[in-house]
Amino acid sequence: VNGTSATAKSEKIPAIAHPLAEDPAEVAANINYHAKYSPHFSPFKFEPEQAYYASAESVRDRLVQQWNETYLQFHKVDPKQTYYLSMEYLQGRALTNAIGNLNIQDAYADALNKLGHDLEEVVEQEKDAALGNGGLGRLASCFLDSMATLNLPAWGYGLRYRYGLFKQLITKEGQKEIAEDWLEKFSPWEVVRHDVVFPVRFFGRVEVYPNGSRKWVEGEVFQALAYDVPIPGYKTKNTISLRLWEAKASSGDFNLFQFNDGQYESAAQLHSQAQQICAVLYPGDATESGKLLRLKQQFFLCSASLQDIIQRFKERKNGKDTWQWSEFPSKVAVQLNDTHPTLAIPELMRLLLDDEGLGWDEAWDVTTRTVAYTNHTVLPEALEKWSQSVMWKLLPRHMEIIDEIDKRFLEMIRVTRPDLESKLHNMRILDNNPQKPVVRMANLCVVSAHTVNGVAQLHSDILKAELFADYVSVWPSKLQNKTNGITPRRWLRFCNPELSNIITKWLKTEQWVTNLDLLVGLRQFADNADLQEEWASAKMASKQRLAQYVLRVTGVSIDPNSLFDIQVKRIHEYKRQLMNILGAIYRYKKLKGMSPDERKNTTPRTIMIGGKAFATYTNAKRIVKLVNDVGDVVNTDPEVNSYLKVVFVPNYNVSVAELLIPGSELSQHISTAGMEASGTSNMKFSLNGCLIIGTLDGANVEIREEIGEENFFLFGATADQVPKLRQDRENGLFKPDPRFEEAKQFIRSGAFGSYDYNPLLDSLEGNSGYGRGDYFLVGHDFPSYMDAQESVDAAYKDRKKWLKMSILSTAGSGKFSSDRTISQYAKEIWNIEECRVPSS
Ligand code: F55
Repeated sequence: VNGTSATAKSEKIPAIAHPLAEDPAEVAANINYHAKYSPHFSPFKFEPEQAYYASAESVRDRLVQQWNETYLQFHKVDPKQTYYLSMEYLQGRALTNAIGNLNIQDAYADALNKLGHDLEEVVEQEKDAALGNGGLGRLASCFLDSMATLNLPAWGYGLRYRYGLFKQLITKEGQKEIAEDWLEKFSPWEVVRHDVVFPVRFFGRVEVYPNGSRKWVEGEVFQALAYDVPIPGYKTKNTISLRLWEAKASSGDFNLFQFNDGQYESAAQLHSQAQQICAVLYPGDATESGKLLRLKQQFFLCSASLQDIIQRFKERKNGKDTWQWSEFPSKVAVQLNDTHPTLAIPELMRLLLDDEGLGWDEAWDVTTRTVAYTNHTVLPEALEKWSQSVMWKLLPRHMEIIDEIDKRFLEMIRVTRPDLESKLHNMRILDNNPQKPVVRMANLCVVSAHTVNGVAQLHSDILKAELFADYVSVWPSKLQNKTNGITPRRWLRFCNPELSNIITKWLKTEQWVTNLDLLVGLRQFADNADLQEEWASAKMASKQRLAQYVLRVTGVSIDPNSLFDIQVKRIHEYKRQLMNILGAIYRYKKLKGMSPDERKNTTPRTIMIGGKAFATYTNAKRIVKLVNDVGDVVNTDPEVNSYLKVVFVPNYNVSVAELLIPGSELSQHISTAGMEASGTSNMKFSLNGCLIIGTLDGANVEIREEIGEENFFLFGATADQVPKLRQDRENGLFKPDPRFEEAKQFIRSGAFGSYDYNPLLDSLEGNSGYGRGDYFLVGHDFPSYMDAQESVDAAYKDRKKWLKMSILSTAGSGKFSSDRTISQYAKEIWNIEECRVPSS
């Protein structure tokens, strides 16, 4: 598509008229109504906080109406539906997104003005819903936005954690974790469904009947209660649900006798046990700690969701007397977001076998045609393995079923593929190593799902060639790629209105918001001086906003005329924030050695790093501390601090990302090649005209392909070189670059304080006690990283060239819309079609 034809076509398409009230006076009246009649606060107070709750409730009224229409439509048409099962959703704030998707932001801004408030200030009252750890959780939220916008019949299922991801405080000691009670007051976005309740059992035993049928009995039974969060699509009436389960004790479980006897705690014992189930989000971003509670959470999600799905299937008989189980897979697609909801597989089998009375073959056929699995990591420590003995205790019937799936898989391979005998111990589901017998959840998924996908082309290729290689010859077409994407609504249209308006002006259409490929139309203007100046001023406005924020939360004043260089993501050794800070240290040292005149010729930089470290991940926490220590020295050094600032941005979350990304000019995606499955913030930065310095890892590869290699600062080893480089390193064949040695030595010298960084630095040495010196190849990639950084400095000096590259980054980012990703899932995995609510 070239820009001109896209423009001509779109001019004929009228803007979608919204049927609901958009008159600011009416909106204001509605907000007032909620302030008055849903009084969560004293009626005499109408500060920004009250204005937020009243506005949110007035928006929710509209969403509820659209919601009802959507479900009526789905019920009437009875299409095949997708159910997205995820232990995590990183929703962020909802108000800006809801009024943006409903296209009523102007009316709300005006209405709030009439009431003496400012929309921007009001939306900031909302706490982020952070029911996720990082990329995987945010991906689930972007997917929901796209499913609603594409009018797909789909649901998200998750857990209603009381405490989401912790809040990060930075102290003199480094990172401190604070529990984040996002429901402290209440969430205006959830609707409790008192009529949607399902029992979920733990422990107990399997009863066998004379006819051979089996039933899971006794143990503890809790109730799963549904809370629905509306997910509005963009400029469509379709509004779908994120259904979050909360655990409750059954009402009969309150022991009134004990209570009256003064034994208050034991009287309510089951109630407090129920509360524990959804109390906290599992804080794992890579490691699996084998907590029984985590397994309970996973099963709770799977069991409640599948009972709900089956009930809905049974309700929709479409005029017939009864349902046909063989038709289940043509009405239901279940997508597992990583292995965390794997128990959906044996739970569906159990429900079909024991409750519905199907035979094994029929139940297996239904299950395997229903379930698909997405893999998000190849890191061995992040692949879930559950102790068999724990599983036998908690889920005895499911273990029987898993055992049977494993047996039948072995049998099938032995009969059809005797050549694979030697691979079977790796391929089978049960790892019966007597030291520690475990269930390998990824293997259970691959054996049971009809489709398995990776999240970027390189990642999917690695899955096929390595992690799941043995299965490829058994099921050659089971493995697919679905390159991740991000929603252009939240990640450009709403978070960067300045740039969005410029794009709309030059493309002469706003259709890019739902057809992101139209951004290629900007390419023809990349050299245009007028566009470049508008582009630069939008970027400057975002940089100024960001600078104010940084000053407010860190006390550090940063110069909007310096190059804003950002790395924000979970802190992990494979993501190599350590390489970034070593680079900053080398830059600092070099600046120190320069004369004032020489310094004037350098490119001033502000390096911002943000992200949370897993609470027990020692090296990650040391990296956070190091960044802060370096910042303290550099930022207060009057000789150099107008040429370099180093800022740790605390408590990185979705809302902070919405501020940082528009104000970024360079972002770092510098993982060891082959280790980052995809990355999704790389797509957000690129979409916002931010250039990338990065390795050939995950989706970087595809971003570079799309925007052009001349617009990407590439460095580092490739994934296929990594194993040999590690081998060489072990064999003492690595010769470190002097810049690398100098940077490390500077830290060891105490230049950044007295904290003992030796254990962290030792992880970069071949002789480190970990037996895998510099596993992440920081030393190997450092020289090419520093060279790439020099090309960045040079490119930034050429303002026109930089602006052109920035425009081309945005222009080439169309592929990374989650609308594209979700359309591919819908067509190539789920086999579902749109089901649009007619506009009245
Ligand atoms: C959460 C819990 C456990 Cl037990 C393990 C991992 C995680 C987690 O947060 N993973 C995660 O975020 N993975 C990321 O998924 C993104 C979306 O596909 C990828 O872009 C990213 O590369 C990957 O690391």
